[in-house]
Amino acid sequence: MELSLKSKFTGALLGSAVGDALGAPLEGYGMEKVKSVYGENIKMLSGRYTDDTEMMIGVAESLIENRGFDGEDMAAKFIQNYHARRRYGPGSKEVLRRIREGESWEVVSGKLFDGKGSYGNGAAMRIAPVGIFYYDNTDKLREIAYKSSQITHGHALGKEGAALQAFSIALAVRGTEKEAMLLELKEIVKSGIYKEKLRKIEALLEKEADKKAVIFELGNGEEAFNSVPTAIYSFLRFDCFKDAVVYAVGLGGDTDTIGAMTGAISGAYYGEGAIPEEWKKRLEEGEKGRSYIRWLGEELHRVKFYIETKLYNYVPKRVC
Ligand code: AR6
Ligand code: MG
Repeated sequence: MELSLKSKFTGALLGSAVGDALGAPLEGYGMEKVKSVYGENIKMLSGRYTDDTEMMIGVAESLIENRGFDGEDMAAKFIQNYHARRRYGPGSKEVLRRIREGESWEVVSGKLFDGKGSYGNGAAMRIAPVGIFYYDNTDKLREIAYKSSQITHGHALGKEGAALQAFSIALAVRGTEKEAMLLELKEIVKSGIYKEKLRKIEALLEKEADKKAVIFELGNGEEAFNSVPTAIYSFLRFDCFKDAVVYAVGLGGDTDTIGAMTGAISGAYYGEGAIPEEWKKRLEEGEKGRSYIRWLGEELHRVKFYIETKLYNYVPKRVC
């Protein structure tokens, strides 16, 4: 049975949040420590999500409200939603403070890290709404992935990592076969380090590598180039949502973010129905909890096809 696009949209957002919440209590653990605490059976504990999901919510809200990208508004959404307890990266935290104090959202991120900008994975971890909303237009997808990243991540590798994650989600929504996906990603991605990592993914998949080799070759850190390829690999290696996300989190390191990115691609590929019920039920509820996240996915779907059919441009004539 063909999956509905709506279930892929909601699956990408809920999948990202579930992966984040699953990995959150383990952030910074090494692979061995994850194993010694959980064995092979990683359970969702509190269901609380982190900055990954809080920022993803802001991206979705802004795309929905503006029927597309508006950088100033997206930055404002990040600031409105911000809660320090969600454990933001130091770069993103500083950028949001400076924008709140009046600096321009377009330039401030480029001033961090000695004027080089951040190449952390913070732009990639929140990109799922962009990946689904522009899934059918590669050029537009790249443009909006870069622009939405620029708010916090000025470094080209931070933006390219977000674009690579967005392309993976888009191909998953399209239902591209897994082998073809890797080939397409190699064509689309621009920077050398990501092309190299995609080649490594292919080699690792061929030999069913052990976790140590995967961490050594692809990484499990906070840098976009040491985590986005790891999420793509985790998705490609398994045949279901649960196995992919458990594997990603089990690698240790930046567990919440690698879990979130693997969950986003897997949710977009398999649809919402493939996310274990137990995990969805445990995911926090409340004002911006699981029901709201699902609704954001439904709204993105509605807005997307509303625009596509040009109904949005229809302005009724006044009769008076
Ligand atoms: N030079 C050196 N180190 C860098 C550079 C650079 N140009 N850019 C990034 N780093 P940040 P994020 C390192 O702070 O990407 C949260 O827990 C540096 O060590 O921009 O928003 C999220 O859940 C920096 O602190 O944060 C993510 O898991 C780190 O990369 C994670 O943090 C992260 O960059 C990243 O979030
Ligand atoms: Mg993280």
